[in-house]
This record gives sequence, C-alpha cells and structure tokens, in this order.
Amino acid sequence: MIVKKYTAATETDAVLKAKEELGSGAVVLNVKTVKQRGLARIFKKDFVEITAALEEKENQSQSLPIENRQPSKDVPDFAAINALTEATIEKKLDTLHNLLADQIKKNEDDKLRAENSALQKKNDEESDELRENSNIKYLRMVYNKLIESEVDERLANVIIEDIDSSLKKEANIDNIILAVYQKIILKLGEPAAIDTENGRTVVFFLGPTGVGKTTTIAKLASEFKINKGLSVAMITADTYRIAAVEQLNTYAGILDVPVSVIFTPEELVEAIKKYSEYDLIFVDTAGRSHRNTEQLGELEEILMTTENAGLDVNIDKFLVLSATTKYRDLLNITDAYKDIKDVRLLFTKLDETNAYGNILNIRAHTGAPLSYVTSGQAVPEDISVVDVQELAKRLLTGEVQDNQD
Ligand SMILES: Nc1nc2c(ncn2[C@@H]2O[C@H](COP(=O)(O)OP(=O)(O)O)[C@@H](O)[C@H]2O)c(=O)[nH]1
Ligand SMILES: [Mg+2]
Repeated sequence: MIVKKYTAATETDAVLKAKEELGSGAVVLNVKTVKQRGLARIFKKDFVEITAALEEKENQSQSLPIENRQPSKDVPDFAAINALTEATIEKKLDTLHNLLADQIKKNEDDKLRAENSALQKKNDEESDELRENSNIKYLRMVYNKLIESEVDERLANVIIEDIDSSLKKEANIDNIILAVYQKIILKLGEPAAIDTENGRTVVFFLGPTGVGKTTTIAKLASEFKINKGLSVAMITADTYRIAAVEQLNTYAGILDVPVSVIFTPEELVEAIKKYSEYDLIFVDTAGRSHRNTEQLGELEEILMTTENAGLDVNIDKFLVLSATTKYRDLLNITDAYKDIKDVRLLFTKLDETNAYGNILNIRAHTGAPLSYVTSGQAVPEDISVVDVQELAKRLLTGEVQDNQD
C-alpha cells in the first residue's frame, strides 16, 4: 500500500494531485484543513491537506505512470502508518483507540496480567511471543467490533487474516487499528456521486418498494436545483400506484420542476427528448420485487431502450437499498439486479440502524461503487455523499463520531 500526503488550496485540487500521481485507484484516507496561525495568516492562505492511499494490485500498478511506480511490498508500510499516527489520523482515531484500549483492559485484565507477570521473568524470545499473543488479542478485539457492526464473518476474516499475516512483531494496537481502518477504506472505495460536469445526465433510481427512491429523488432534485442552480426535470415510470405518482408530483410542485408520467419504454425516450434543455432528469421507477422476474424484465427493457435510443446523455443508475434490510435479503436483491450493468449503490435509512456492516458487505459482494446515503425522512437535508472515513470509523467503533475540521 502506498500512503502519501498532498496539499492544495482546495480539497478537490488536492484529490486531483493525488490521482495524477497515484492513478485513479487512489482513495482518500483523511482530509484536514490547515489554518494559518499568527502572522502567517496575513501572508498565507489556509490550505487543505489530504492523505491518500493506493493498494498495489498487479493491474493497478501497471496503469500507474512509470516514474511513480513503487516496489510492491508484501507487508503494509508501517513507517508510513506510524507517520500517519503522529499526524492527523491519530487525533481522529483517538476515541477508537481509547474505546478498544478500555475494553481490552476490562475484558482481558486478569488473563493478561497473569500472562504478563509470568512472561516478564523469561527471556527475549518469550517476550516476542507475548507481543504476538497480544497482537492476536487486539486482532480478535477488532474482529469482534466488525462482527458487532454486522460485517460478514467471511469478510471480517479476510480483513483480519490480511493484517495478521503482514504484522511485524513490534506491531501495537495503534498500527493494528490503523491497518484495519485503511483496509476498510480501500474496500469501501471512492464514492461515485452524480457528476454534472460531463453534460446532461439521466439518473435512474432502481430498487425495492419502500426503500426511499422517491424521497431520495426529491432530496437530490432540491440539492441540484436550489444549491447548484441546475435545471432539473422528473419522469416517473411508477404507475402501479396512484399515490406514487402523486407523491412525486407533490415534491415536483414544491421544487417547481416539470414531471412526466410514462407507461412504456418508448414514452420514456420521448420524455427525455422533451426535456433536452434540462441538465438533470431524474427517473423514478416502480419498486420491483426481486422475486418477480417479469417485473425485472420490464425494468431491463426500459433501461435498454433508453441506452440504445442514441440520446446524447449520460445515464446513471442507482440501486437504492435500505440499510435496515437483512443481509440475506440484500444479497438476493442485488443478485436479482446483477444483469443491470454499472449500477451504483445508494443506501437509505441509516438513521434506523446502528450496524452499517451491510454497506461494506454489499459493496464487497457487488463490486459496485457506493454513492449517497440518506439518514432521515426530511427533504432535502437528510442526504449526503458517503463519507468513507467516517463509515470506516463507525464500523470499527459502532459509534457516531463528530466530524472535525
Ligand atoms: N427513516 C428514514 N425513512 C426514510 C428515508 N428515506 C425515505 N424514508 C421513508 O421511507 C418511506 C418510503 O419512501 P419512498 O420514497 O416512498 O420509497 P420508494 O417506494 O422507494 O419510492 C417514506 O415514509 C419515507 O419518508 C431515510 O433515509 N430514513
Ligand atoms: Mg416511490
């Protein structure tokens, strides 16, 4: 793994720098705004410092510019990890560290003390063994945290085994936590939000009934129209229930955006053409039962017809899933949608659960990028792009931590 720091005037510029050097697979581990203090404030502007990482896979390192290639290592670069500890991440992970340390103290107290005193008397070789033993304890602790967050056992095992096999003898709780934290961030990957820079975009919202597709459209429409000043139109293919059309109409009325109701794939293409002046077109679809292959077939037809209509638009597809759905059901749902290519995952109802493991599980299962998360019924505020650093901490602590600047 390559871990490096980049500074620039804005976060976007710093991320660009990182991607230029490390390639598009680079993932941001941490973002920090550095404020100038004292006299420096007069002469220098505040800047943003990001820490970015790249997992060195064979195919990834091939795509790197030659001058930036680094020798691949089997073990994580603990020097880099330690440097991070001293810098920003240590601060961010303080709570996590204390939490785990406390728990270790409470749970393992007696056993550890007994082992400690027995081993203290023995020679160096054996104290190495003690360290290895405590590494295993720390790893088990971290593993338990992941399981508490409902990370799939197999996935938690892979993460822990990876770390275990690359740990040096002198590893301590700090670099174990950091190694797991970084591994999780790399597994979560960079979220893919709606990108309006590349021209007009039609955005489809797919997924089961009741997960929050229509509400999410209203939130995003508001964000793009009111905060970003773009022109937005809506189309609904959800004609199974009158209430569903009315619901979208209500939001469209409040936001003052046009809506079309369509019944066939051809009508959808016509509606997209009709809105050729609009920057963004949100398409609401009926919640298809993943057990009903006929309904899913209709949905695929709608998408195929749109994609093959020669429209000059980008097409984004969000598979909307509720964070409260059971893991096994989520697996069935995502498997039912697996023929639909290039979907991104959008998780709703994060406010209704404490265990976010399914987000990591489904991301790993599908390989599809994450995008937005929603955490409440309020339109427009309860939506944001996934904060992977926050999510990784949450998976390790089970606690919401305050964002700092
Ligand atoms: N708690 C919570 N409820 C949500 C969230 N998003 C949507 N909902 C609610 O879930 C219900 C179904 O939402 P709707 O948008 O109609 O789902 P759709 O059938 O997928 O279009 C509504 O009561 C929404 O207010 C969320 O992030 N958190
Ligand atoms: Mg709906």
